[in-house]
Amino acid sequence: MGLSVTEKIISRHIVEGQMSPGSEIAIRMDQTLTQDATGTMACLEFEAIGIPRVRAGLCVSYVDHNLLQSDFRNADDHRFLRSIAARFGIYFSRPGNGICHQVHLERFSAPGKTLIGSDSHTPTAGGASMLAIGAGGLDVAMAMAGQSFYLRMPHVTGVHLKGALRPWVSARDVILELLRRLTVKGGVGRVMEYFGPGLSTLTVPDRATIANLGTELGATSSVFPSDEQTRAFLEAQGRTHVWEEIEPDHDADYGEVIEIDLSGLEPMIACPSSPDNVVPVREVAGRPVSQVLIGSCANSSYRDLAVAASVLEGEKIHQDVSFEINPGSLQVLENADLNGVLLSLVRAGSRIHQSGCLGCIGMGQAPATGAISLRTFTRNFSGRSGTKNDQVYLCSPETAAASAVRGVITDPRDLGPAVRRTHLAPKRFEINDSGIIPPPDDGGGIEVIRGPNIKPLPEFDPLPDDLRVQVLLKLGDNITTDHIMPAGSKILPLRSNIPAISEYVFSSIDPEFPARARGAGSGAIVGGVNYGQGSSREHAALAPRYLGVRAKIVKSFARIHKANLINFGIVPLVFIDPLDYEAIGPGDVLVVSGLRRALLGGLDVIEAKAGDGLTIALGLELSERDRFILAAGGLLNWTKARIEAAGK
Ligand code: MIC
Ligand code: SF4
Repeated sequence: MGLSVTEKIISRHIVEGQMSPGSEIAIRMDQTLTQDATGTMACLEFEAIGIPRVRAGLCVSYVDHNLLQSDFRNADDHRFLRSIAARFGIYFSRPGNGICHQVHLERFSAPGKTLIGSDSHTPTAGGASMLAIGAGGLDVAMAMAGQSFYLRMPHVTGVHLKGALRPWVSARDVILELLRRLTVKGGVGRVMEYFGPGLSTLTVPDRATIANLGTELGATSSVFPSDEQTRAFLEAQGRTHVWEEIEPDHDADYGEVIEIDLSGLEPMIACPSSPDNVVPVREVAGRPVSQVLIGSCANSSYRDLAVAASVLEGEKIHQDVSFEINPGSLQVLENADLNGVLLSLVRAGSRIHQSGCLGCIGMGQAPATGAISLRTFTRNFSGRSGTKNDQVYLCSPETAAASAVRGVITDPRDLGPAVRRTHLAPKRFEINDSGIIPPPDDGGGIEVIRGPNIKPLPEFDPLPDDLRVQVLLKLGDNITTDHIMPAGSKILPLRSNIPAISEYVFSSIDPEFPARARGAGSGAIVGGVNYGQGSSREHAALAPRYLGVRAKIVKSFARIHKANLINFGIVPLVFIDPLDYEAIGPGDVLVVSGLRRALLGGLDVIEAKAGDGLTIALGLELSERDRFILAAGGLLNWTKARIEAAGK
C-alpha cells in the first residue's frame, strides 16, 4: 500500500514507534516556533533545561500577541524575548513584523519538514506541505533542546477536492463547510490531508487558510502536497531552493475519505459562538453589522487584503460600520502599499492597524454591547473578543467586505457577477527581512534582561500514591482553554507570572474558583467531551496546578490540553461509564487509592470512591512515558531526574 504525504513526512522523521494509528510515536522536529504569549514561559522552560544553545535546525521567536503596551509588562516581555533569542541562538521576529504563522509561511516554510509551535494554529504551514503541529510551551522547549516530540500516530483522513471555486467563494468557505460537516471535535486524532484535482486551483495562501482552520476541527494537523502551486509561492518569496515535489502515492491508503466538490460550495458563515456553528451566508443575510475585521492568521494574507480592496474600489464603508484591517505581516502591508491595495482600502474609509493578532485574542477591537461583529478570524468563543455576550460571526474576506459596504450581513454574490478590479498577487513579492533578527554565532556573553513581572517557574511535587481531591467545578461539553485560562488585554500581560495569572483561572465562569481551589488544597475538575479545545496555552494547565488542581475527570480530552496536563502533573482521567458523570458534583470528595502504583504498573482503569458507597471507574488513557512524567510531578521534574541519573 502506498503512502500519503503525511506518512511520507513522518517516515522521514520518526525516531521511535510504529506508524500505526493510535500508537505512540516520537518524531524529530526540524523547526520550532514560539510567540510572545506562550513564548516567555517556553523560553524560561528552555533555560531551566540548562543547555547553552538551541539544538533544533531552526528556532524562531515571534512577538505578535501582546502588542498593547499599556504599562511596562508586555514591553519587558518583548525585551526579554529579544535578549534570550540572541543568547540561545533563536531568530527573533520583532513586534509589528507580523503574525507568527503568516511570517513563518512566508519566510521559513519548507516542504517535507516538521515544525512544532507553541500555538494551536501552527498547522498553517501545512499549506506549504510541512507537517506542522501545535503544542504546549514545554513540548516546544524540549524540541528547541533537540528532543523528539511524542504524540499518538494520527489517522490520516483524505479530503478529496474536485471542481473549482466559483466567483465570490474562497478557501475560507471550504473549511467552513468542513466545520459544518464535522464539528469542532470531528478532527480529533487525525491529520486532514487534501488531495485531488481541485487542488491545482488553490494557491498556498488559500491552502494555508484551510490548514490553519483545521485546528478548529480539533485535528492534529492538516497537510497539502508540494506541487507547482507550492513552487510558485516559494518563487514569489525568493526561496525556490527549498522546494521539492511531495505527492501522495497513487495507492495511498486514507482510512476515510471526505469528498468536496469546490464548484458546489457557496459563501458560508460561522454564527456565535463556536467556529462550527456554520450556515450559508444567505440564511443570516440582512442582519445589521457594526464592526467588520479582516485579519488573524486565518485570513490576513496579501490575497485577503486585495480581495477586500477590490470590493471596496469606488465604494465607501457603510456609515454604521467600523471596517478594520490587521495585515498578517509587514510583507503583506508593504506589498499592499506598493500595488495600490492599501490606497483603495484607505480611500473607502478603512481603519488600518499594525500587523499582529490584535482583536483576535482580545488585544483591543472589542465590539460594542449587543452589536454584530463580522470577522475573518479563527475563533468566536463567547467573550473572547473582550465583550460579554458578544455576537461574533466568522466568514471569508469576500463576505466581510461586501457586508462592510452594505452595513448588513451580505452574500457577496449579491454584489454582481465579478469583482470590479482585481489586485493580483505579485509574481515576486518585495522581500524585506529587516523585521527578523538573526542570532549571533555565539550568544554566550549576552545578558538575558528580565523585568519585574517575569517570575521564575513554580516547582511541583511528585504525585502521591493516594489522591484525595475535592470536585471544585463541574462543566459541560467543548470547554475551551479560553474558559479555563482567559486571555484579553488585562490577563495576557501576566503570562510570565504564574502566581498572578492563576487568580484568573475560570474567571469568566466562576470568579470564586481560585480562592476555593486554594482552600481545598487538592482539587479536581469534572468536564464533558472535547475538554480543553482551542488554544495551546499551557497556562490552562500550569495555573490550575499552581492552585492545587491534581486531576481532571472528563468524558474526552482535546489533544494539546491533555498533553499540557501531563506535562504539569495533572492526572487526566476519563469516565469509563459516561453515566458516572451525572453521579458526581461540586463539593464531592473523591479518593483514588494507589494511583501512583496503578500508573507505574500500567493499569488502564482505576476506581475512585466518591462517598455514600459510590465507586466509579476511571480510565487512564496514557502511554508509558506519560505515566512516568505524571508520577514525577511533570515533564521538567522527569527530564531533570533523567539528566541527573545520566550524569551519575
Ligand atoms: C489563540 O488563538 O487562542 C492563541 C492566543 O493564539 C493561542 C495561544 C495562546 O493562548 O497564547 C493558541 O491558539 O494556541
Ligand atoms: Fe493570533 Fe488569533 Fe492566530 Fe491565535 S488565532 S495566533 S490570536 S491571530
